[in-house]
Amino acid sequence: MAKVEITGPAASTYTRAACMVCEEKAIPYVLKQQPPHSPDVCAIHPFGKVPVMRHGDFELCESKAIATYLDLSFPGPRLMPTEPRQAALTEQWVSLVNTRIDATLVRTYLFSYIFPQTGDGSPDRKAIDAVVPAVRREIEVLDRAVAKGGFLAGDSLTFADINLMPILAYLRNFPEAAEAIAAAKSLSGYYDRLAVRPSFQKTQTPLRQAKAS
Ligand SMILES: N[C@@H](CCC(=O)N[C@@H](CS)C(=O)NCC(=O)O)C(=O)O
Repeated sequence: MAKVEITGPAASTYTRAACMVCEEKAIPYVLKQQPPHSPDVCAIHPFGKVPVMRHGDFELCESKAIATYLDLSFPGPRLMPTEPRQAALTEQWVSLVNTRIDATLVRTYLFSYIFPQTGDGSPDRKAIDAVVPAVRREIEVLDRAVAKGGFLAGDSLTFADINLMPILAYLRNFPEAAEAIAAAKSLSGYYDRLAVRPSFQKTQTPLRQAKAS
């Protein structure tokens, strides 16, 4: 069978999550670094978002759908649990992160530093100051979520954690979020434990690459 192809910039949090799934399950894959809205991406994603995946004649978009396909198609540790409660909690946390937390922490807070609309390229202080209270609240939500079992869903690694880790990795480079994460003891411990996994180490992207992509 053909190798799995993941297409998207390594700097994209969603692309990194798809790559981490391959690494966790030891799936042979290639990463084709193409930006959103490039022809290879638009051929698969109706709205030009990354990542997209090709496996033989099968094409797929949306990171969670890609993760589910890879999890069901390949051996290795289950990242989408089948036990009903852990499965539902995994869904819950992927949904909370993708529909709310990503918007606050990445698209608003982080992007105000790395893609500011300020004309001179300086951080958008007004936007940052406005979103910092929400950043703190959402980091506290995540802190409480991992306090009990050490993971977002139950007591073992799931795709919910893989989906979150690339976001936390970026946030730790920016002062207000770094401070909030440091104060969130359960979340800090969680990050440190998961950051040493080979799947995370092998998919690291320098921040400057994110700025360039
Ligand atoms: N729901 C999508 C979101 C993917 C997404 O937003 N990717 C960003 C890069 S991290 C992107 O393609 N942005 C370009 C755009 O929104 O047009 C998924 O889970 O794959």
